[in-house]
Amino acid sequence: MATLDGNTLIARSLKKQGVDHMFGIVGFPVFGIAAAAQAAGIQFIGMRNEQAASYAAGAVGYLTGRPGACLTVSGPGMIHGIAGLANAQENCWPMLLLGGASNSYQEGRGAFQEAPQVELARIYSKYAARPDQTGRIPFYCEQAVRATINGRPGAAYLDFPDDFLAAQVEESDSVIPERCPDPPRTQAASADVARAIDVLREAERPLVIIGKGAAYSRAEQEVRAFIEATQIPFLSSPMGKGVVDDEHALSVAPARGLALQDADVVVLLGARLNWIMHFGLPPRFDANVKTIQIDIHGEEIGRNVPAEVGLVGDIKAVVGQLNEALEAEPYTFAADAAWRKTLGDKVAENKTFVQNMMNDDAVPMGYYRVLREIREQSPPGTIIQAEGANTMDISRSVLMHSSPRERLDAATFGTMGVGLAQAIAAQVVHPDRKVVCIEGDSAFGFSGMEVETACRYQLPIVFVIINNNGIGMGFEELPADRFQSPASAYTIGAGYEKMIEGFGGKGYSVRTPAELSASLKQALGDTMPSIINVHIDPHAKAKPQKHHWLTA
Ligand SMILES: Cc1ncc(C[n+]2csc(CCOP(=O)(O)OP(=O)(O)O)c2C)c(N)n1
Ligand SMILES: [Mg+2]
Repeated sequence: MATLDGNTLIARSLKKQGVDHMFGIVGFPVFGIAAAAQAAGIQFIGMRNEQAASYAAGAVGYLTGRPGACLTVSGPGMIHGIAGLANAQENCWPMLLLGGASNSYQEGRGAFQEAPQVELARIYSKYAARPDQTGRIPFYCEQAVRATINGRPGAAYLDFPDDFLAAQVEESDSVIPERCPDPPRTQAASADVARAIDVLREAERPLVIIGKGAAYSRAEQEVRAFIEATQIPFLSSPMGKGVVDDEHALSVAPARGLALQDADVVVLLGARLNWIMHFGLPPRFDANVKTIQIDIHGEEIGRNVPAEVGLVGDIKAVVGQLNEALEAEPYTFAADAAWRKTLGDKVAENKTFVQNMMNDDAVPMGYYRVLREIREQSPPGTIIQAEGANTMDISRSVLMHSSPRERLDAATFGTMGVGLAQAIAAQVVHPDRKVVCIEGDSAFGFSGMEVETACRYQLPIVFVIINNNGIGMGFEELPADRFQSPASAYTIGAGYEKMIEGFGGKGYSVRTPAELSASLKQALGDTMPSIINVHIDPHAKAKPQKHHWLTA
C-alpha cells in the first residue's frame, strides 16, 4: 500500500481547495511543505520576510476569491505572519496562514521556536486549529478554506507540528475532501428590498457609497445598473474605485466631504461605517442621516449608526434584487434636484484644484505632478498599488479607475509594508497586466527587501518611490547632531533606486517631469522590475483638508 506524509497531504488538499499561490520562507519544519506544494502544482513564491508573504497571501484572496497561503516556520516566523493574518481579517479577505510548529511531544519543554501559535492566531482569524493527527490534515485544510470564503471572508490559521508532517499514513486512510464550493450568493428578504426602495423615493439628498466589498463580490454589473437606473450620485471607498467608472458623470468623489456631510439617505454597498467613513457620525455626516445598508455580515448592520433598512446578503445578489424591484416600479432621482447642482459645483471646484496641481511643472515636483505622469502613462488594466500617507491619499484623487479590483492599498487596517507584497501578488495573479507600485519613502522601507523577490521571479513591476525624505511631511536637511532629528525624518536624498540594481532590476533617480516621463516610459516597457526614485519637493502637500487620517 502507498503511504503519504503530512507535507503531501497538506499540498494536495490545498490544491484541491483552489489554493494556487503560496508565499513564504522555509526553515524548520516546513521545507517539506514548500516542496510538496510545488510538486502538487501550487506556485511557491519565496519571500524575504513573513510579513510581506502574509500580505501577499491576503491580496491574492481579494483578487481571486480563493485564499492565498502564507507558509512560515515555527515561533518568530509564524509571529511575523500574524501581520498579514490581521490585515486580511480586518479587510475581510480570504487568507490562509500555515505555521510549522515544534514537535507536539515536546510541548511545554522549551522546544526550538516553541510558541502558543494557535492561541496567537485566534483573535485575528475565523478559524485556527492544529489537526489532531496526520491522517485528518485534509479535513482541517478544507475547513480552513471553507471558513475564509464563506459569510464575511477572512483569515484562517493551521498549525503543523514537525512530527505530524513527517508521519506517514496509508493513502487509503486519508480522504481528501472535494473542493469546497464558492459561497452561495445569499439574498435579502424581499420585504426589506421593497422598504429600501421606499426610503430612496423619499430622499432629497441621496448618496451611494461603494466599498471594496462590492469589488470583492464582483458586483460591478449590478452596481452600474443600479446607478444608471436611479441616477443617484455615488462615491467609492479607496478600494471600491472602478466598480463604477471613477469618471462617471454621477461620481461625486471630488466633493466627498460635502456629499457625506449633507446626504439625507446613504446607500452602503459593501462599505463599512468605520474610520474611513468617519463612523457615519457628525460632524462628518448629518445627525439624521438614514442608511440603507447592504452587507454580507449581519453584525455589521447598524454598527455606529442604526440602519433605516438592513439588507443582509451578497452585494451582487442583493443589488440585483434592488434592480429587479426598480424594473417593476422605476425610481429615478430628479435630474433638476438642487442636491445635484450643489454637488456638481463642488466637484467642478475641486477638480480644477487637482487639475492645476497636476499641471504644475515646477521643479522640484509635487505629488500631483508625479501622479499625473503615472495616470497618463499607465495602460488600461494596470493594477495600482499605493501606500504612504500623502502618497496614498493623493493617489486616490488623481488616479482614475474604470474597472474594479485594480487598486490595492493600506486599506482598512492602514498597514504600511503591504505595498511591495501586494504588487508581487497582483503580478503573480495577473502576469499579463502592468503593475505600478507607488510608495512613500517611509512606506517603501517596511518591505523594501522584496525588490529582490520581484527581480528573482522577473516580475516587471514598476516601483515609484515618491521621496520627500520623511513620514507624511518632508525635510530638506538633518541637524548635525542626528539624535536631534525629527522622528519622522529620513536620509535626505536617499538613493533607493540603487537597491534594485544589485538584483538585476533597473534604478532611476529623477527630479524633473521630463526625467520622470522618460524613465516611466522605459520602465513600463521593461521585462524586469524597476525603481523610479522621484525626489519631490519636501514641502509638497495634499490639498488642505479639515481632517487628515494620519492625525485622525
Ligand atoms: C505598520 C505601520 N507602521 C507605522 C504606521 C504609521 N504611518 C502611517 S503613514 C506612514 C508613512 C508615511 O510616509 P511615506 O510613506 O513616506 O508617505 P508620505 O506621506 O511622506 O508621502 C507611517 C509610518 C502605519 N500606518 N503602519
Ligand atoms: Mg515620505
